[in-house]
Amino acid sequence: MASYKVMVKDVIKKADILLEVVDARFPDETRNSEVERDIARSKKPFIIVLNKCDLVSKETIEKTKSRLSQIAPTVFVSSKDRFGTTMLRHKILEIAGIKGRDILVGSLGYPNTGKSSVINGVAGKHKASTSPVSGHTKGLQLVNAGSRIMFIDTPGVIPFGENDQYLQGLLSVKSASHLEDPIGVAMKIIEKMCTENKSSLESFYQVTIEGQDSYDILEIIGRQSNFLKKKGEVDETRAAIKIINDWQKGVLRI
Ligand SMILES: Nc1nc2c(ncn2[C@@H]2O[C@H](COP(=O)(O)OP(=O)(O)OP(=O)(O)O)[C@@H](O)[C@H]2O)c(=O)[nH]1
Ligand SMILES: [Mg+2]
Repeated sequence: MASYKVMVKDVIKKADILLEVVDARFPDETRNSEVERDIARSKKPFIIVLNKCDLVSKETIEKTKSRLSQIAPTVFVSSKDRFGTTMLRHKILEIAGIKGRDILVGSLGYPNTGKSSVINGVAGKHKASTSPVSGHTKGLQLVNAGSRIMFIDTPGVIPFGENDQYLQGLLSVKSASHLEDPIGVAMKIIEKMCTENKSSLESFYQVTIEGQDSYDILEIIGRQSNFLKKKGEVDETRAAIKIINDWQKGVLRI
């Protein structure tokens, strides 16, 4: 994975300012300490962009924002709804503090966090190619976003650790059918929803949750959805795949 480190260092060297695009649903899991350390060493300005904020509640946004803005300037964006992109453009111009020439903005982050979509949001046009399938952007791409802002779009090459298959499920890097342990991933989604927005999970699957653990909740959802095996037992795998699909489609919101 040395090539990814070389690419990250190269982008940091070329850029005047760096964006770390993270998924607003998992800000901590999708920040990368090594990348942040390299940026800090370069002493270049840095903005944390929390993308996909259409998938989180206002309360979660406020909490995360006050926590992360102590580390770096933080901007919430929904590239899908074009929310926050004008704010991001202003922040880039303000923080870069460069006059009289184009500003080169490096965009880094895990696969599928929406790096290319954020660039399109700021550019106001579909200039960078995007896809629900991760690993879409190949090589470094220069994208002119107008008004003196030039982006370097990068492939989401930050590697996942061997044990990060849960994160790969949560970030839609792997589809439900490609996950080794869909039940484990569905349980993580249930845990996250129960901590952050239990009522959204309850109303989406029309169930009542009263302190059960995530495995029991999976069973309750499976039974309510009528996912049963021959003897009337719940088909947990089928229930897990449904939950992962709903999560990955963005219909289950935190
Ligand atoms: N709900 C929601 N989905 C988004 C948002 N931004 C991007 N997406 C979706 O996330 C998926 C990945 O978007 P990309 O912009 O291609 O992500 P990327 O980080 O450039 O991905 P790679 O180049 O493969 O690393 C696509 O299906 C997008 O439609 C957002 O703000 N909200
Ligand atoms: Mg991309």
